[in-house]
Amino acid sequence: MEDKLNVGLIGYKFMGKAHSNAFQRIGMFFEPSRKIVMKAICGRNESWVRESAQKYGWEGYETSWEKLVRRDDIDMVDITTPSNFHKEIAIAAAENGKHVFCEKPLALNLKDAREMLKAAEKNNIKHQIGFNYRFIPAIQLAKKLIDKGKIGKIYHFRGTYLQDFIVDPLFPLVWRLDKEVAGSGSLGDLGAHIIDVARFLVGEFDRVIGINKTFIKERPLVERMTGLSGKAQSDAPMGEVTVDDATIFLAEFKNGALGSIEATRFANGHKNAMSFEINGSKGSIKFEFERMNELQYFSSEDEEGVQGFRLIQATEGIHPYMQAWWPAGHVIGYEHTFVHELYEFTEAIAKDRHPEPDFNDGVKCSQVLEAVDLSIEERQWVEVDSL
Ligand code: SOE
Repeated sequence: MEDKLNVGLIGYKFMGKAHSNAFQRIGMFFEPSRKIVMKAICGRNESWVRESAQKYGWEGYETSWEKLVRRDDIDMVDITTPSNFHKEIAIAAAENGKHVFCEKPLALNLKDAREMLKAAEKNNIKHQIGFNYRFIPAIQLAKKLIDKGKIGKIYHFRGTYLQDFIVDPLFPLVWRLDKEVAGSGSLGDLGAHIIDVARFLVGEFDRVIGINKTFIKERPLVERMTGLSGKAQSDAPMGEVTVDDATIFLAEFKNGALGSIEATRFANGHKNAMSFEINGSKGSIKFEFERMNELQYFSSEDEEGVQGFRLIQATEGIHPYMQAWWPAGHVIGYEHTFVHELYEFTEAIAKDRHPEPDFNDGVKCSQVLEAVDLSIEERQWVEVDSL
């Protein structure tokens, strides 16, 4: 087996930085089977991508993704661009025999997501999607408890993903608010994470019905895209917001559990509040991302009189991935989720095993996203498998 794994990363902004940091950390904290070599980072603007290559520790850079995916010295392509580029890059990379990691949501729509999965399978490459929240040790612990039957038969999944970065009407019309670039708004960006966590912990969705709203229909245009913060001049020209600001939906899972999911960028005061609660016949589980090292667990089998939610610090070495980090109680954060997911992927390549979550999970998530949108359009329940 080759002892090096040469990586090419496309995108150098928020996710590009998170992934670059992850590639740097893997060799430092884990024992990768193949040495990860940060070969090249790619972006359209030469001076920015050159600066990012130096700052993030890449050997070199490219300004053309078409060139990057054809390079003989690249084994794996990591896509962190806005969603409208995912399909074309992933298919080209797969056709060039590269393993592909792609940020969520997999594509602009279900049809494109299916094409990406097909190309990955046809070319027999490893593929993974960036549902990084699965890699939080507390969420892995929740999965273990559920699989061991600790909360019994699941009755409810209650998930919310709340942000507030676009409440101000002067927040500019960034790419995340443009359907042609992002595919979807709060539902595809935030709801996708909750849908994936629900699929991971509860199971497949059966049917859904939703409601959505775009509260601010026009926003100021800016010359340079901002990230999750920014304010435009009040006299700037305006453009149309073409995605949902908030989506709320009800669901029934195939195992009979009922779900409610809310994704919004208008929950004033909430910065990145992803949380969920699962109630079962023998207990419950509660999680809040902003306290991501903790999991709350209630067991109705505990001794009477002392029952109650217990607060578990998922920071000890017995929890998945924690052995690689710090002594118990020395908490980890958001950036570690990317280290874990990319460690999983690079190990899957090195050991020739199937990584999870893969493009099929991306397709299943897109199926739920599209079913929710259709239910809103038709104002009725939609069976997820009908799509
Ligand atoms: C912005 O809404 C965002 O960065 C998402 O795109 C991420 O997927 C989520 O983890 C945090 O919020």
